[in-house]
Amino acid sequence: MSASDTIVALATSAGKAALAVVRVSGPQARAVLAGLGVKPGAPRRVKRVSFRDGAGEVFDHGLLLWFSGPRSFTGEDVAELHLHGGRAIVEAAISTAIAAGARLAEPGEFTRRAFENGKLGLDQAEAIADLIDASLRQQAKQAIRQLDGELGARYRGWRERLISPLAELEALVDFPDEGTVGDRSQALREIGRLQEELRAAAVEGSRGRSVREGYRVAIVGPPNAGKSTLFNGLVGRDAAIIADQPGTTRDVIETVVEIGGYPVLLADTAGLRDTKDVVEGEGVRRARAWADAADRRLWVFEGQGENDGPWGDPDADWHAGDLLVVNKSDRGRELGLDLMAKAETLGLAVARASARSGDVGAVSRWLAKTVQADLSGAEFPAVTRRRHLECLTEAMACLEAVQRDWGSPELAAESMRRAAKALALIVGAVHTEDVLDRVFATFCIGK
Ligand SMILES: Nc1nc2c(ncn2[C@@H]2O[C@H](COP(=O)(O)OP(=O)(O)O)[C@@H](O)[C@H]2O)c(=O)[nH]1
Ligand SMILES: [Mg+2]
Repeated sequence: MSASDTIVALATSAGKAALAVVRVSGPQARAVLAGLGVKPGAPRRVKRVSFRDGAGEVFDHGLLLWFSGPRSFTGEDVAELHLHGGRAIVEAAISTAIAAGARLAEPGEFTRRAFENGKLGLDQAEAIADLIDASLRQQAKQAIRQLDGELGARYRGWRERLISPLAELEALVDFPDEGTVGDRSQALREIGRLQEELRAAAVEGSRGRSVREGYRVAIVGPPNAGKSTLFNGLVGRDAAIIADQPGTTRDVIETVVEIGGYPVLLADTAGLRDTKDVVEGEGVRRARAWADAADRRLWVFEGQGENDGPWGDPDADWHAGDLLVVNKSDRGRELGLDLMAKAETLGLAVARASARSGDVGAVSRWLAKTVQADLSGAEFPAVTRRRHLECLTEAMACLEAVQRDWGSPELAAESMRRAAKALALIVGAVHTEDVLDRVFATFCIGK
């Protein structure tokens, strides 16, 4: 793989379609076009052309767009061929381009070139992948804001605030007698403030990941409470098996549902109970693990039923902000006062449902309200993927070391540089090949 290669790929999705766009980028783009029997028009102007194969035979009439480097997406000469979207035509265009000196692009190679030529930050390259992967409106909205640079701006801002305290530290290393204690405590305060901001951003920013990957809601509770019935009711189809027999659901069943334009990953889980059955026992273990890691839990009970016996410990399992669902309200079931009181003390809301008759409105409303409250926010989230959280965590650890080692300027300065580097990694201002490989590996060919 060399940046001096000229690359070609289908930019639209494969298969029969009205139109297909084939993109060519690199120093030989003009020669590749000549091989296709066409000449570039004025940059950024559409030109109507007839494309020819190697034998000089016309295989399609279409449109040609030409971008002269560096004023192009990749920063190189770029041509976009707008063709009719038949397989034979796309195949003819690509093989002719290859015969004329291009090679097939690697996954993400166009965007990677844009990044390497300084057209985009790494955060923006990621945003392009997110924008293409977005299936819901809020995901697309978040991706476009990231593409517009909102994420990068926050990290650059944080990094800049490290520069002057770092300069002071470095001056102390070079001229140990000239530093004053006053300067240093001010710098230390600034670092403390920054540390606080990073911590808040790491917590608050996790909603960015939920928007991208799904907000996790687990349906949990004792066997036979109607968890699977509720799950199906919320999902709107029979995704999970329902039965009178306790212990029917053994694995975690996950489905993404859309709530207010946000993706919610809803999970139906095995009923929590002690069991000798090995498979069911594993199901219970998975249910607990999923529930613990979820953003919210719906605790389903059928109210004073025989299965509301010992299944777990509310004090340990329930989290403030969870929902207690009293199901089978058609049978006039009510929950024991002790559990109701517990819910109130621990900060759980309560909703009644009759999942079997499809009456899950109160649960749906609670979900809609909760998802909206947790995922919408005026400020752009600082974390939209795990990579960002890793960098943020590294920066926080370094700043902690700075504060600890403040007495020894050399050590502190080193940690400061590492903190600045961790923040710079987000936008790719510094980067390593394996970070780039990891980011671009998720792209598909043609991006
Ligand atoms: N009367 C009544 N029965 C229900 C309701 N929801 C579920 N059931 C029944 O309770 C039994 C267990 O339901 P299921 O969803 O498999 O419970 P799970 O073990 O918690 O997943 C089934 O026979 C359901 O039809 C409800 O709202 N009212
Ligand atoms: Mg079930």
